[in-house]
Amino acid sequence: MKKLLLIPLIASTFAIGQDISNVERCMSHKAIEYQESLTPGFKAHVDQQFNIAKQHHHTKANKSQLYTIPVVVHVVYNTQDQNLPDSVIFRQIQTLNEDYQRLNADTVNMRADFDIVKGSPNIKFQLAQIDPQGNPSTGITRTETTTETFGDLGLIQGDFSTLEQVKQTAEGGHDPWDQDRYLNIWVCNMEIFNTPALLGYASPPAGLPNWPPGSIPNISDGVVIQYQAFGANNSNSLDMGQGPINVLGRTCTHEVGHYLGLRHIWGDGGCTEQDGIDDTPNASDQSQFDCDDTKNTCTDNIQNVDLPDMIENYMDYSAEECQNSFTQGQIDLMRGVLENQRYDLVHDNPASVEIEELASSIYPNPVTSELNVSFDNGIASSVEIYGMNGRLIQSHQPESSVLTMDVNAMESGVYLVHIKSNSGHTSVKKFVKQ
Ligand SMILES: [Ca+2]
Ligand SMILES: [Ca+2]
Ligand SMILES: [Zn+2]
Repeated sequence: MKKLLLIPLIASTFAIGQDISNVERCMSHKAIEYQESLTPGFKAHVDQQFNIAKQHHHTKANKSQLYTIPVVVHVVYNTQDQNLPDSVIFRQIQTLNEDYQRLNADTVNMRADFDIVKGSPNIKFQLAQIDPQGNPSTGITRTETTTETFGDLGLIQGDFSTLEQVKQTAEGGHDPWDQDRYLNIWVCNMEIFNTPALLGYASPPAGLPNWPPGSIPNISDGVVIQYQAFGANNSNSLDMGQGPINVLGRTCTHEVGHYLGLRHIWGDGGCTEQDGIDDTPNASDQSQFDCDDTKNTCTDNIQNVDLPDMIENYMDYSAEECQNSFTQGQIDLMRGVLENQRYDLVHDNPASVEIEELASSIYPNPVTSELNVSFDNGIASSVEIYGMNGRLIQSHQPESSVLTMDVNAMESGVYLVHIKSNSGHTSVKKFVKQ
């Protein structure tokens, strides 16, 4: 595998005797190799899951359905620079939404060669509005850490254990929220010698619940991004040793692509290596932060055309300003993953509710026998009680300004009331059954 050109520069700058040429822009591929070293067979398992997702769209995937993925961003910071403001996080979510719904303005820059393969994934990302306990949330956690950097020389040997500490509260990071229900994104510092050792990595959809007990430790599910590479309005400049890099939020777009099953467009090898996607043109190598539209390094036959290298593709390493597209084959794969390995993320997911401050109240709370919901202005179209496991327990269509529900038969515990307005917005309130 070829490495980024800038890495030897880092090595010479710091005049260290060690080879850090294994460090690169995205380490999702290396993360799979690391997991393979811990649990032999993992790579074959990932390939198997990839093929399951790839076959999916031929049978039942509905291409027009908009999927909504609840997101939690864990900001883990040692300095205030690393404690990115909400505005940067909001902008990153906006970029994900543009890129994954093909609403990004720079699609006009895509060469006409790729009209035959382009498409919209039709995936929406939403900062979670309730946490795993059902409490209202911003979908952002902030953790001050004494860990100056989660990058570590162990990375050079392909050891991710220090990086993975960002996903563990006990190790100076933050524990994930339910990984079946939330896309967890950690933003932190991963520098070695004051230079970002990588910009991000992601776990592949691997169907880990089916793994035999004891096969963990593993790469914990989610995406990790270097803090300067996050958001398109980040006041921190990004420099990996060759001068400032223009940041548009596409590192996260790229890593979420891995999280949803995609591989690098050049297949992490020469022209004989493939990314497993039929309509992405093969390439002999990654682009290196450049936008060289003269390259056609491998001969393809995609719908009777030999396409040039697709520097427009988010799964290349081209500069962020020339990335603007996924192909239909990549889209089908990602949507296949959302219908298989990551099914719970986008189907009946209690974490994806949108909370609206409706003029309603519930009482008494805690409750033993009868729970009332009152409406001050207008009447909800529906009121539903859910268990914390997402199971629907009661459903009502209120006809007056106070709805009384009999909860005598319900077990003691915490429940959620979903109050849906006529406009379709759902507010969520929590109560305790004694
Ligand atoms: Ca391909
Ligand atoms: Ca070609
Ligand atoms: Zn990558």
